[in-house]
Amino acid sequence: MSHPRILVARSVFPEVIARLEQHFDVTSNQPDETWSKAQLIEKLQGKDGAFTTGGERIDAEVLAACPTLKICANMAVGYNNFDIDAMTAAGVLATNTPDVLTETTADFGFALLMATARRITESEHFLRAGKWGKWSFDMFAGSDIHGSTLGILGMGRIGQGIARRGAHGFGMKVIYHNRSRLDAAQEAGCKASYVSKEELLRSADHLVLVLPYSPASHHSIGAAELALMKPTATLINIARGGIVDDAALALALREKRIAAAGLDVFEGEPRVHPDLLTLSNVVLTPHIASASVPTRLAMANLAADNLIAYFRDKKPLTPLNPAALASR
Ligand code: 8YV
Repeated sequence: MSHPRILVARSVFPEVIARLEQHFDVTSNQPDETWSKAQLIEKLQGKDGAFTTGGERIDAEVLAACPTLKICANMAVGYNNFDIDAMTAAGVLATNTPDVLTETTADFGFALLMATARRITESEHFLRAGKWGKWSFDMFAGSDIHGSTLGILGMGRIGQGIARRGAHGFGMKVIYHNRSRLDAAQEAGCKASYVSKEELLRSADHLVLVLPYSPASHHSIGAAELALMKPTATLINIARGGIVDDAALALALREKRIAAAGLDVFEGEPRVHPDLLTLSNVVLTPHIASASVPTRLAMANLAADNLIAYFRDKKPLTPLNPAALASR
């Protein structure tokens, strides 16, 4: 019997390609070419499954043009690149990679918070530029992390990981806002108190964004929300580009209406709003929050496991739209 045909849309660990090759007829993209939508559709012709990353958009147009496709396994926990309703209607299963990246991403959220509040990259640039002539009392004086109020918008697995680090590691007071309130045991586990979005914005010394992107969360932080924040506050975005209005944020940072921001995700990335690039009170990283070697390997293996399990017995590990299974 011939193997199912799989497209791996981006370059991944060679050992994961080798695993997939034990089960599938694999077309890979190890040179990591950037494909247009038309090229993606062409590559998907005759394929039964796809290994995707957050960069490949799977929508009604792609699905209509690729009728043999049965599953798309995303190597990401976020799946705003998938039109889930269209995939379900087409009977195409979607899977993602939750859990395996939670702690690594929470670690990074905290690293970005610390780098931003304590002005680490800004001071390194100063040193490397040969500008360090003498000590001064206020040189790169930032804001404290210990004992401050940590605000979290979006309290899923990663948000709770950041809350635990803040509460237990740094003695922070943790407040959060989320679509739904955590149960009492979860709140106790990360010593977090539920507040309204307005109170979160007004009270946080450091506000971390960890909510999923959808049209409903587009520009959750814009000019009006930034205006409620403390002038001494820092804002950290490790969620998705589009959650923050980057132009409004650049203006608020320029006018020192908030103190600083740490951004790992951007509207229209890999492009970055040009105004952000000119500011010193912002730390910018290229969407690397889950990028530890063990975690990226675990993500790739979970995406591969989903493909293997689907074609073995229709029992994927982390399905997003199990209803799609019923129609195949
Ligand atoms: C991925 C992410 O690296 O998992 C997510 O949602 O944002 C990152 O971990 C990125 O989406 C590429 O797949």
